[in-house]
Amino acid sequence: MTLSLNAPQTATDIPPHRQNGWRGLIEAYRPYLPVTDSTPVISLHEGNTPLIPVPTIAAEIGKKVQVFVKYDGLNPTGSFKDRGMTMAVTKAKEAGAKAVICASTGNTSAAAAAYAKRGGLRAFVLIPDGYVALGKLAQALVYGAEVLAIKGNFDRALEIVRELADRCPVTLVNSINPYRLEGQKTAAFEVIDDLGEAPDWLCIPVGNAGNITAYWMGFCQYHQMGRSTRLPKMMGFQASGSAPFVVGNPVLQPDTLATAIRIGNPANWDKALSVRDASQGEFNAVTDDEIMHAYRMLGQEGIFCEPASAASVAGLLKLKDRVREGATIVCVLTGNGLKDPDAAITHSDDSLFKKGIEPDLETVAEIMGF
Ligand code: AN7
Repeated sequence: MTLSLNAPQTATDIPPHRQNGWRGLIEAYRPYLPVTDSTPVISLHEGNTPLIPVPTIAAEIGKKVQVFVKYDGLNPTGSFKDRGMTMAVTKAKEAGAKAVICASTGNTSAAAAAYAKRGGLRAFVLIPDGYVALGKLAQALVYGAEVLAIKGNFDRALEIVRELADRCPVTLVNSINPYRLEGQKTAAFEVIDDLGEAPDWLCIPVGNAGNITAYWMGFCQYHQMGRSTRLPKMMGFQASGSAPFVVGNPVLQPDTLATAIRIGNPANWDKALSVRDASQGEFNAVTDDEIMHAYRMLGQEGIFCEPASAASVAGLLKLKDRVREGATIVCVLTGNGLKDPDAAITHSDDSLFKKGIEPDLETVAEIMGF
């Protein structure tokens, strides 16, 4: 039998949206997305990310529970932003745009750059100088974005791009752009497609609150269509130095080593509060130490995420006493660990890394303990 990409498959047990191979989330979930047959789809075959059980984290809860991570760091540019960006750039292209712009703590800039350039558009990205992880900056540059590092934080960068998009012929692709949320809601579809039901809790890191809003849209849409019988509680987690939804007002000088969520004035403030109330969910804060503890635990499961992503697992561990027996919990891992090699190395276990070793067999064997 010869196999070829996009070869037609006839097996009836393949769900319709996964027949003919995976060609990105717009093709997979076309009936639920704002596209027509003539929409020029810009895709890197994003989505279809794995939902992986994490038994050592489940064991920490101390009850019979199932915990999964939705590993969205396996998207083409290494974060969940690809889900939103395939839709936002597709719609920008359809509308005839020639350029996109965003403010970013890093991941949005990488995704905007990749999808814009693939669609033949210019990409302008404003980033807070000195607070974007190295991998993300490298990506934006390689994809060919025009990068403007400002002497200010993300919140200031967002104010500037909002005004620029009003005045200049550039399409804003931050999560204020409604197509971003349309694309990102497909992650909730995938969770239900994989579990056959909605989880009890969806634990998720929160910055601008675009993703928590998008997941909720996806859960509600699938629920209305009868694909699940219930809705999850949406449990949002912020870094304690950067937790506007926990303190109840914007934070002027947000700080955390999880630079992806170093956001003090979230763009989707009202939507986030509606999601919390409608889902009977909560916002809670986790410290940088708690984040890095969860980050290392995930590493021990073979899963490398970036620090901001580990906030979802840190949050679950913090609230473990409130998890009910028999619960199913999904923690969203929004970005890949390779994005932030500095954080990984700075926070690694020194005893595992021995340097300056003489290059002879005896010495190496002795250090290994043999
Ligand atoms: C890894 O890239 O805001 O609550 O400019 O990169 O939807 O903002 C990134 C956010 C969580 C928070 N995890 O999501 C940006 C940016 C990671 C992230 C979030 C971000 P939202």
